[in-house]
Amino acid sequence: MTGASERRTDLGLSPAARALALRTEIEAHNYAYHVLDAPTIPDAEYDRLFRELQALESLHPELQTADSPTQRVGAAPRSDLPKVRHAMPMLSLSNGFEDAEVVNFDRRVSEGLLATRPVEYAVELKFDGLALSLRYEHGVLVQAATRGDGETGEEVTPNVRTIAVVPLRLQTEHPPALLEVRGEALMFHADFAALNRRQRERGLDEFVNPRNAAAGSLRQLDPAITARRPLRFFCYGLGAFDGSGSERALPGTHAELLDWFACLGLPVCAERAVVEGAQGLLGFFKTIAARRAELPYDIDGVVYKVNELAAQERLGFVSRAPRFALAHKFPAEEAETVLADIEVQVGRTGAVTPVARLVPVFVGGVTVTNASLHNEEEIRRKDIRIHDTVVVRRAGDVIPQIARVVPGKRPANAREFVMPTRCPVCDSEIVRLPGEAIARCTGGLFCSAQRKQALLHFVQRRALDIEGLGEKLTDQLVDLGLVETPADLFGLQAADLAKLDRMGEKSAANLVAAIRTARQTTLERFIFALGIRHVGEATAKDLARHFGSLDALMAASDADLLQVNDIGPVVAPSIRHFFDAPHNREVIQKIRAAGVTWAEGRVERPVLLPGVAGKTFVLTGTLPTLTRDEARARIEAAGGKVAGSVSRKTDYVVAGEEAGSKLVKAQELGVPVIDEGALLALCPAQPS
Ligand code: JCF
Repeated sequence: MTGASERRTDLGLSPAARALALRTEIEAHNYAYHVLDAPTIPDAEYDRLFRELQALESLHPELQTADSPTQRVGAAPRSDLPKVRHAMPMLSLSNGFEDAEVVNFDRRVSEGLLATRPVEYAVELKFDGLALSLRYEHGVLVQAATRGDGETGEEVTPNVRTIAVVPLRLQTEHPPALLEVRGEALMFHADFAALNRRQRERGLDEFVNPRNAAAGSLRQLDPAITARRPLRFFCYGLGAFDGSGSERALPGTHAELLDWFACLGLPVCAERAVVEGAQGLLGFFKTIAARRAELPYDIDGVVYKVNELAAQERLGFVSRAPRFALAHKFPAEEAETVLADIEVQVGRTGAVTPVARLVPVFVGGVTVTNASLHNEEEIRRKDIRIHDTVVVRRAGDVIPQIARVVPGKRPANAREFVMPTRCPVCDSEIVRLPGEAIARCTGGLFCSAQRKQALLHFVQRRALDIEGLGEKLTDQLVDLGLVETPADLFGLQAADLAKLDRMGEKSAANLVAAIRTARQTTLERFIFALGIRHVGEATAKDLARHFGSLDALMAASDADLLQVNDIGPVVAPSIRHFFDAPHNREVIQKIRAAGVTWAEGRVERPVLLPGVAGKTFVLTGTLPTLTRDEARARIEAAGGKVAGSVSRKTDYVVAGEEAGSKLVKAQELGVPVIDEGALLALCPAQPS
């Protein structure tokens, strides 16, 4: 059992707990990938987690939080490149795979525009590269940034200045005061092959695919490295614009806009057209699909945009994607490989999930070596056996999965997967309760896999928030016996830590300092950190407010617990069970003895105000006087809830300045939008 396989959290949690677990895990991978530049899981596995979270959030919109990784357009910025806030957000595109989705898109557009004739579209390629925004002020390239999370990207100006096809000055006597051009940086196949040849000759790592090579080349701190990489760029859109100074107005259509870019010396791909209606769109898709292999660069589909810019504006946006555009993606790539083995992973609550170990296969632009099999039932349903030849499917941003087995290639030694009866990590019994899909290791904190997960949970940002304690360290601390329970963290000395892999004296001292600092926490964080099954952040907060002290909570009966907001017959016994275990009481006692403290005190029940109590609010934009926390406190004090995203269940959206997609969504769903004044009227300050 490797660290990687223990990392998976469990699938048998409540949806809320599962969503939280997924968010936490995805953020950790984001950090590893984008900040540390050291991915911890294959892209494919990451995509699977991401999709699972998306599916969960769409099934339970109330679980969606504003800070969920699904709410990001792209990736988190890497911390060592300077950050820039985009003058206009860089959006993503809605996408579709099926002809029917294209027909529906055209129908929605037609209806939205009240069109009486087929709608005209500008159609182009969907380049598989890295999105960039180039800022030209008075015709001079002053800034280049990656998309980042769509709001804030990384500044890569010196790097982009090395891309030969990107003009440093626009070719015009009368440049606009401001022109932000959006496009895709990419690497052509031939250049990619030559680059990899050079890498090989020098004994350096080769790049997996042109997209990674392009992204890696741009996100360099040293532009001299970028300069040696053969990057290209194609423009496809407009960001912020100020036409003063220019002798010409903005063109009326997208196609003309791109022509104008070309006139300014900006690189625009020639593979584009203007077509009409769904038939025109599908015709373009077919033509390009047939020619895909001959193109000198990778594309993962085509993009359709309503041609008339005024019509684009009228159609507007849905959440974070324009309603006037659609990315029509090529179907998922499939490849055959052999299922070498099925192993199991143990999550924090002991869930044991099977994982397919595959003979590595290159599909959809990455090498896939693992696929999650979710549970035993799924394996039976698909009749997957070890040593089978299987079809693995992966599209650009879709979960890699085992689509099916190839029955004709089943070898004589193919065998069925049997869920082990003992945990591969700790040898405790594995049980699967009747009616549950998930098998569990009964080892609890005796199981080092569960212990590691419990520790990671304890130190995560939303819990005790111990910075610098990642997975690799946790693995070592547990494996070397330095840490058995969270309580042991507080006794760690810099000298112990400095012996660990990848730990210098300085980082050891920093970590010890972070652990010291983390001792001052809040009751709700502490309760959440304990990792009680079914107790996510929201429940931890409810418990903290209701009981006011840890001792009161620990002494609460099932009946007492059932008094708490949202705590029902599943959660109450789970909490009781946790605090009944002598081991848990002992660990808690040690943690407190180590000096972990928080303020105690009940939070008075909210003074329920009609119009607010039981209502769900979403905050967006900057309010004139209240901070977000203050607004939230007011709403909660009056018995209302604050949610992170707008859905049909939202009662009010409170919009301030620079309100974004949430406002759009509210308008779309007909959710009432109020301003700060109205909010203050609904929930005036209460005596505290
Ligand atoms: O080629 C692309 N990857 C591509 C991405 C092309 C486009 O026309 C795009 C895009 C992302 C956003 N247009 C938008 C609005």
